[in-house]
Amino acid sequence: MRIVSAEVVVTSPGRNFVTLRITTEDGLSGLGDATLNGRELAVRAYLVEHVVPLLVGRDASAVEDTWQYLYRGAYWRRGPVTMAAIAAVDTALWDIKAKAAGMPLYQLLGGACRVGALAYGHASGRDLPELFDSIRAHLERGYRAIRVQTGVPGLGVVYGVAASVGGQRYDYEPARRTALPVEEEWDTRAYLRHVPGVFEAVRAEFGPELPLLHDGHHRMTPIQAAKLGKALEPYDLFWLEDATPGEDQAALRLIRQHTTTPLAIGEVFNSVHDYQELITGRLIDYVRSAVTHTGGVTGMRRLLDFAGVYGIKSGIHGPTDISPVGMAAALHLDLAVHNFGIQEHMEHAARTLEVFRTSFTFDGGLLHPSDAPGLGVELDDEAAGAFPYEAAYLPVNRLRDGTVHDW
Ligand code: KDG
Ligand code: MG
Repeated sequence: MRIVSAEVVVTSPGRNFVTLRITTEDGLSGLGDATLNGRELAVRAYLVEHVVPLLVGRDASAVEDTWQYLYRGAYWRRGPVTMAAIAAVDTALWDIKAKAAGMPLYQLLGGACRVGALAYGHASGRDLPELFDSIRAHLERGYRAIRVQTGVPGLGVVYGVAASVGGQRYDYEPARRTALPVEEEWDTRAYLRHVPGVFEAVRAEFGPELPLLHDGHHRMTPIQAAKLGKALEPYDLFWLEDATPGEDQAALRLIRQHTTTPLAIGEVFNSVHDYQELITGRLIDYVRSAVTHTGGVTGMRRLLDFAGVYGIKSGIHGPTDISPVGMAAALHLDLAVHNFGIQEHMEHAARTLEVFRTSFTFDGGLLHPSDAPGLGVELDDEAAGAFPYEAAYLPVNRLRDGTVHDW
């Protein structure tokens, strides 16, 4: 099964996506997601200039060997651009292998451990009435677990709060199509004063059963995060995500010593090594990496198996900047690994789904990748061509005195 071509498609049906398509001599083709929000063209260049020339002529069935060839063979290791490029190749090769076998990918990964993947949806509101409407709308759509993000009094735009809520489809996309990144203002003390009251109100309105999640989005110091984790204990969160910037792995030990609120981290990580201290020290409860940014199905499986040894579960990253191809790859892993925790789910825009023809389903709060051979996603080139790339940046955060802060 020799590879005869590999092409990179950049398209922007509502937001930018980078997709790799690999085709074999017997006419099979596979897709991989290489989208890196706000830095899309860097991954495109890495693939086009340095990876595609290495692929043509290689054996498409040698998935692990190709992974090692691109990882070890480049000498320069890790980093989001490299690992997104490797992820795209790896995912496309798994797609081809599963198509060749005539099986959905999860069967090649060992078969299903569950009937579907519990998904959490993103509810948000600038204030409590908007938030409650958004939670109700998600419950009506079938979600059985809800992420809760709100505005903070005195602050303008806050991470995770949709521009329009209240029965409307949630369509929060932080990257804006502006020449320079939009700047947002941040005040951690105001946030810390506000958030426990939000969860108290949500529990009072929606009861004790509903799993609730919250994303701190890397903005607290370890001691601030410890304080928030403690303050949220009465509201029984499913997890507190990205309490601190994750590259300081030891910081999680301090948080852990102070609170029993479960901790999730890792959406900006790109390798199992980024988690070494976190996992072996049992400092977290969920790993948040994306298949798209962690070396694909092979990289993610390695990470989840390592985490599973320490009783740590999955919470694979799944916002709209993970393309339907990356999302499908996540769903096959969700079904196949024993230590599944939960799957993030933000519905893609209708335009995105015109370009990416998906087969995965959402029913009764559970996602299923479908039984189509391979990943179960196809790319419509004509539709993709109608949406050319548009430069977009994630926002930059500043404190009230102008200091740049983690966004
Ligand atoms: O591109 C940035 C987004 O992927 C990120 O802000 C989303 O934090 C996020 C989440 O938990 O989905
Ligand atoms: Mg997050």
